[in-house]
Amino acid sequence: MADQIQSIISNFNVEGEFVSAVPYGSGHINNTKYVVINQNGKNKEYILQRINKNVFKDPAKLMENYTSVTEFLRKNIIKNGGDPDRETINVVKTREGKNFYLDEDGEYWRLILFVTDSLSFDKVERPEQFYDSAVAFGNFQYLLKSYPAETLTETIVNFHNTPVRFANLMAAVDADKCGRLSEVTSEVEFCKEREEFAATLERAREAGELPLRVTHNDTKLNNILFDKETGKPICVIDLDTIMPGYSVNDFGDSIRFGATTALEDEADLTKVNFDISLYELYVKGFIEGAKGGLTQCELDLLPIGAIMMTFECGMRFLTDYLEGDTYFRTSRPAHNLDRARNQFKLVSDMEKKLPEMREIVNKYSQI
Ligand code: ADP
Ligand code: GN1
Ligand code: MG
Repeated sequence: MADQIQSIISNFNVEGEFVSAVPYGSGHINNTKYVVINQNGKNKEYILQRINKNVFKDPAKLMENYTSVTEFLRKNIIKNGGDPDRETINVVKTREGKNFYLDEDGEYWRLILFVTDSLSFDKVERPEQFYDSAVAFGNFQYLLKSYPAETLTETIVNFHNTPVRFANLMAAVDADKCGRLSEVTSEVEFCKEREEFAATLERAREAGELPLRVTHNDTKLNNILFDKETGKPICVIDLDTIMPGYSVNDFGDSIRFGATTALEDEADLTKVNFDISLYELYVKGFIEGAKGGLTQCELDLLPIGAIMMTFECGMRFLTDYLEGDTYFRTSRPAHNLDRARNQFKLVSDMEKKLPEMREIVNKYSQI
């Protein structure tokens, strides 16, 4: 592997001697490596990623979004007196001046600066950390408020269109390509009962009530880097899915992943519960971070966004299970099924607590 990585790196505009490359992080999509290069006696860290072509159909266009958004953020960070090498992703160009390298096998690679002394978390370790992540994601959206949305390519069409995700699940059910349907009939029933709910946000959008914004679309906790020393968020990462979307989905995806008592793939459902106190902290932080930028309709729909993202993600895991685990990275046979069941357990919990979830939003909207 090291030889292959070394040869890929040699196409990027970096000087120095290759030291090492190891798999890194727990993302489900890209192939991520932590790379060290010795430059004049000093080790410099990078992240090398092979962009997942199965997921992202046009990596070159994706990299245009990615570079342009990060350059926009960089300017804003400098204007606000921040550290642009740590507070946003920095893309290293190839020797030909491109923002990705295309190898002989048709694979797309990008090299970015490793954010020094940083860590990401798959689970909330301290409640305050979740609050801080909410401020960071809310603020991220705020920073992109003036970004020209029409210049962005939709890197995954209908990414958070929940009715389309429902239709995809039904197609997978009909095809039952791997003969797994009989194992998941109650989960499929669970989804069918919520078919109408799935269209809630699309209906609000069509009625002109819910605005389209530039959103991150993959706001799980491990897509924020925290400072090893201070424990504070430094940088929002995983910018592959930045495109027009709903703020309530950015809110909701964070709740789905973080306001729970277990990891996303915990198979023992007795351990999986919606944590309303973490939800409350996130509501507070997200509203603060958005600095008054959310409309009344968006505020009203925040709890629905949380249920929607959890439901949608569960359907996506279930669809992938039925289709033979071709989308999300898995490390055990029923991994996607465990993930789907986990998400549906959270959906049921949130549905029961919806009145409380709404009260909490009201409490922080009035301040
Ligand atoms: P995926 O789409 O597969 O989730 P990510 O871009 O989120 O890929 O990267 C996977 C993991 O790699 C992240 O969760 C984080 O831990 C780590 N990571 C990614 N980019 C950086 C970076 N620039 N500096 C430090 N760590 C990073
Ligand atoms: C994927 O790339 P990563 O691991 O941060 C997925 C998200 C899902 C998430 C579930 C491009 O996120 O949409 O919510 O897994 N990203 C893509 O953990 O599909
Ligand atoms: Mg990620």
